[in-house]
Amino acid sequence: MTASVTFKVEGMSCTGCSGKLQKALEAVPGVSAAEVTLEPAQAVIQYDEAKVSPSALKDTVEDVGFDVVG
Ligand SMILES: [Cu+2]
Repeated sequence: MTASVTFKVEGMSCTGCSGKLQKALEAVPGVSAAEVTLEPAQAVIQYDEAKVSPSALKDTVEDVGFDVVG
């Protein structure tokens, strides 16, 4: 089943940051779409629940160098 999660992301300062994070999320197996924006600072991710978990997606955000808040 496809699920959707929205993370509030801390630490992005420009479109380079958001673009880098979006590419990293899109590269995760099981992610079908990711949209990362600066205003608001968030990542909206559609993913296959059978292939990837929200906590793994959160780890991806942190691996790229940002923080998930809330
Ligand atoms: Cu930046």
